[in-house]
Amino acid sequence: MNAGAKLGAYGLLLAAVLGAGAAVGAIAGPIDIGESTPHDAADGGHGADGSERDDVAAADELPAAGLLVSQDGYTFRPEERTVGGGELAFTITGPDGSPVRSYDVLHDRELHLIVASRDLQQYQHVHPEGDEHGRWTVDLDEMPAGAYRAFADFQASGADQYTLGVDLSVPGPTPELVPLAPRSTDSVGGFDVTLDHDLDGTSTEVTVTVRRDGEVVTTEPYLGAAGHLVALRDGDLAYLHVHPLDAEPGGPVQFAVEVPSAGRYALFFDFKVDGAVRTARFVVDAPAPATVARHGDRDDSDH
Ligand SMILES: [Cu+2]
Repeated sequence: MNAGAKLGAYGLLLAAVLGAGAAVGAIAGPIDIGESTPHDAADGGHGADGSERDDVAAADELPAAGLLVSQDGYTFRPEERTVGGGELAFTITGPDGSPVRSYDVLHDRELHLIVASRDLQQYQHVHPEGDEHGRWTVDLDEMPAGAYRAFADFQASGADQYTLGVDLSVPGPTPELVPLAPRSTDSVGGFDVTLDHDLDGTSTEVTVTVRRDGEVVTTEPYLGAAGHLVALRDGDLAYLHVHPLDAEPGGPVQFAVEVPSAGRYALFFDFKVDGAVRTARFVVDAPAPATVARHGDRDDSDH
């Protein structure tokens, strides 16, 4: 599964499936669960996390990730489900029930951990350290009280790539829910970051531009790309598939995003400048992707 082949297959998939698809984000790559089929999703969806996944919808939509705590024998097992910042420890257990200890590197890391609040206002993307027993630990920043979802994006050696998700909670009085409002610009750390997209159902491309004092900034390589994009669906926090696209070096950063359904999506763009990683947050409304017969052709074109 080299990157070129995957992108090629992805392009075919898009052409076949998303003829008039939409353009919204997912991850700059870590989240490429192309192998996930509706069949997998329907069979593996009974996690202990109580997520609101909809089996019927899953069968009709493009694959989304992060809705299952366990898939094809791999299970995301946090040691605590109540967190509040500080250490989070977990294992990924494999089909034999024991912790997975050998991983392939994806986007410079063996495992990517995303933690997002259910209201999509809070977001952390961190890289836990694994020990020889397959136990992962990471220090999380403090988070406001509320409901959260953690996503582990990884590829056990010799297996497919998975993004598994589990619900976590931060105890305490929860702040009032802030409704997600569409926004295509963000300001973070002195940078103005803009998201451009064609959400008319015919494109899957999104473009992110980072500026400082009005000048386009060249981002530094981060996780093997010019930036890293994660897209989560409002409502169930489905984790979309995002692929970095080749773009002019030093210019805006481009991604292809698989939008599985009409709806509102939060996009989180991690970028590195002057050695520091920052995250810009966007919210977009996407139309439904073009409906093309997917059930027959997707399995073939996706591999
Ligand atoms: Cu990562």
